[in-house]
Amino acid sequence: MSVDFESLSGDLHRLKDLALAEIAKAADPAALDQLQIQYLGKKGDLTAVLRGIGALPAEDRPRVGAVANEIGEAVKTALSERGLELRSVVQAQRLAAESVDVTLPGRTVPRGTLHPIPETIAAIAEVFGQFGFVVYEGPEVEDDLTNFQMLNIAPDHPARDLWDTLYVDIPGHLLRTHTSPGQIRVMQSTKPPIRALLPGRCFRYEAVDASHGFEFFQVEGLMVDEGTSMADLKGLLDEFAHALFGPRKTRFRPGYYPFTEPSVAFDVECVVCGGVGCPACSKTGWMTILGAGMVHPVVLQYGGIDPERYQGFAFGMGVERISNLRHAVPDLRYYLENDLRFLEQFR
Ligand code: 2U9
Repeated sequence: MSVDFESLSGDLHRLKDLALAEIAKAADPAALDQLQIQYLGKKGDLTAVLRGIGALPAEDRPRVGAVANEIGEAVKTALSERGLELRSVVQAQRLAAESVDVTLPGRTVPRGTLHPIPETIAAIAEVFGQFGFVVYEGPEVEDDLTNFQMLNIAPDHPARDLWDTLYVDIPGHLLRTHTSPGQIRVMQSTKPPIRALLPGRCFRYEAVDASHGFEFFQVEGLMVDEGTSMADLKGLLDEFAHALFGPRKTRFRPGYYPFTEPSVAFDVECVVCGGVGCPACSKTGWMTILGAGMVHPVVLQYGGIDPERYQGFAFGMGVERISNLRHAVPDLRYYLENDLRFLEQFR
């Protein structure tokens, strides 16, 4: 086929159109590099077309060379312009992906909080701690001697019955129904004066409902000294009630427990209505927060303490009850369900 100026410059212009079209479509800098090699490289298409220049008449060669240079420049320009475009797209993408808005607030580290039961026990212990009460622990599996008999609870007392007490498969052993046996142990191992606080988990064979659970928490207090009196008890409990529920009237009402004589119920003016009377206090204006009394002499003797020389008082409260009053919790089952929707309210 004869090679003449027309056909060669036609090839060159077709090559230019193809090259510009492909450069415009190049998706990324790597594709552009390939096109640069493909069109302008030593073995590129432009070089291939120019191989035919040797077969041209001498007078045509400079014209074709000029066309070739012009096309080569056009392809180079297209490559560098497209290269700039693509690089600016890549840079814009990186700026979007890697940009940090330094004006944003810091990420807060979620802070945990105490469960309301140990938090209430800590609040109770903090008050009595200021009066010299020391916190003790006692075993949750107790023998029935320490849990009942040493607390002057008669063998036929209903509290011992199967429908009240959870016995374990160790003969004569049970899950403690109160933390009182721990107080017996304190008396047996400590000489008066004693000021002991005994918080802990207790168990009862009880149908579970909004106000009863088979396991619940108690805090008991015991003070034994020479000349300890009901007046000491009332003064101490007033301080406790005011510390937890603010200034308000309190009162003793006669009660009965086998392990204390005399026994009292300790009431505070209703934390909801302040004493006027409302559904929360059954319109009485009063709320009972704990029971107390002078430790029965039989119990002191079981503790190895001479009731002729020493007297003591004791009190006991249900922690869920105190927590319900502090946080208006309507159902004590919430405390054991580990539902974060409940627990996260106590931040
Ligand atoms: C010893 C001697 C006496 C502890 C006491 C109460 C009164 C009392 C209840 C409150 C609500 C138990 O959790 S509850 O159901 N307790 O009313 N507890 S006096 O008396 C003791 C304790 C230990 C050695």
